[in-house]
Amino acid sequence: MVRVSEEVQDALSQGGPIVALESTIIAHGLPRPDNLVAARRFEDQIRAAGVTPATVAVLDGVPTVGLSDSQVERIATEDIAKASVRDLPIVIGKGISGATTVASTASLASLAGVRVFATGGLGGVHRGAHETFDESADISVLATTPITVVSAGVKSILDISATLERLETLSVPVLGYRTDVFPAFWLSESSYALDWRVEDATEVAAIMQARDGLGYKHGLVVANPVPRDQQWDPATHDRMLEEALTSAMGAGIRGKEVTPFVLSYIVEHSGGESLGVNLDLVSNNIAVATDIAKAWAALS
Ligand code: PSU
Ligand code: MN
Repeated sequence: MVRVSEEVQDALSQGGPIVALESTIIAHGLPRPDNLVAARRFEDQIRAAGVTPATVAVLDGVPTVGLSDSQVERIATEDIAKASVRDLPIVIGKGISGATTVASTASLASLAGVRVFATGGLGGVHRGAHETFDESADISVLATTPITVVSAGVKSILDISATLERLETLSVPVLGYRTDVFPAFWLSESSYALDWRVEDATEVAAIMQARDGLGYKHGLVVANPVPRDQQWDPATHDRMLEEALTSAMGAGIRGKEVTPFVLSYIVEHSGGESLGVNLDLVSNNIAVATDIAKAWAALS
């Protein structure tokens, strides 16, 4: 059912290190034309580390793990649907293309046998979810998908506390990578402490091995903060977030439209600052993910 590129197949059969990448961040998370430059740079960075990149997407109805350069170009330039796990059978059945979220990337990569995945931010519980029930499927899919996701936490537009509580309920371990505090995407720190921290990739690989040994199928969240000197200025961040949320409320934006509205407001009004931090933090996550993939390959 899943098409695995030759490059990724070779790495799988040799037990070599592989890092999966999502395509929603390319198709919907980053503005054009920076998105194509970024997608290529992410793959180049993985290869330069001696690791095989596996960008995931559904192309003309075919779920694909490992894209060619022209396929990467398609997801960056064509208008394709955002496809979480529940959308996968639909886009496949209809024979159309879909950009995969954290949930669907984790699911397809895991089906192919890939165990490590780098992204920017996870989806999570939205503010006001006690009324709207708006919680990303990223959270529940990680409860049943044995993949290690390296992210810079979740965006501060979400309810970070509730997101951490849900991950706890669903028994998804959250490891602070050289931090005791959960990061908040553009910012190195949120106000939420973590129970566990790790110091290096070898520790993460040992935890993955222990999870497998127990027969558990949960994912593992590695929370990797953007270094303090690369974070967005917290005062500007707070002001921009407040402005964006107020503006959304004033415009009567509700439900699932809140996130895209707030995000595009922030990108538009921050003069490229938030975008720069966004690209830096993905790159930092890829660096940690390639180390984990290598440690995992060495262990297994
Ligand atoms: N967070 C970001 N940038 C993104 C996303 C999340 O900072 O591009 C994308 C990811 O693909 C994530 C998805 O899996 O949004 C979550 O969407 P939803 O809340 O609709 O599940
Ligand atoms: Mn949602």
